[in-house]
Amino acid sequence: MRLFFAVWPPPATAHALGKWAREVQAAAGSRATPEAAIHLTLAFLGEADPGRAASAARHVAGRAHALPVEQAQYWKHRRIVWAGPREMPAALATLAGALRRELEDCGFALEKREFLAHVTLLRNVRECGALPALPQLGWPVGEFLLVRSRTSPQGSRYEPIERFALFA
Ligand code: 2AM
Repeated sequence: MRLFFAVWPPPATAHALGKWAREVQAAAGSRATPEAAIHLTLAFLGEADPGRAASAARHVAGRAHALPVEQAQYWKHRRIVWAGPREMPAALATLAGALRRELEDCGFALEKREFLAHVTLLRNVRECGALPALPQLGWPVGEFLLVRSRTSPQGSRYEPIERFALFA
């Protein structure tokens, strides 16, 4: 199973981000992430055993926090437009760090790339002018999820496998 850990936005936030992405898509000739698929990845595992991944995640004691989504950027090298915080919330960095450490201790080989908090909103963006302002939105993070990714020519479908609560 192709697996990753992520945080998911509340429906109203996903709706606002999805609407923004569809507006940009019309101008950029790209593919907007469907609302239900909008997320922020904490750790990507690739092909892995879900039981082992979940038992590693159960050792992580993360804090609930707010995720400000304040800026949108175009990454030419990956042809994506993403949104995310201007500064990484400390609790999110701690959560991602603790999760990655647990996974590595359990024998998972993760990419060594630095964790950059980003929510991919558009793919296949070949050119991108100035991006419109993002809507005002709130994203309280009260849990993280282990998710299965099923890829097809139409794009990826994500299925939550297990949820892990964060604490106040
Ligand atoms: P992306 O949005 O920047 O593409 C599911 O594929 C999620 O895992 C996506 O959010 C994706 O990030 C992330 N991810 C991280 N590393 C990946 C990799 N090597 N292959 C596919 N997805 C990866």
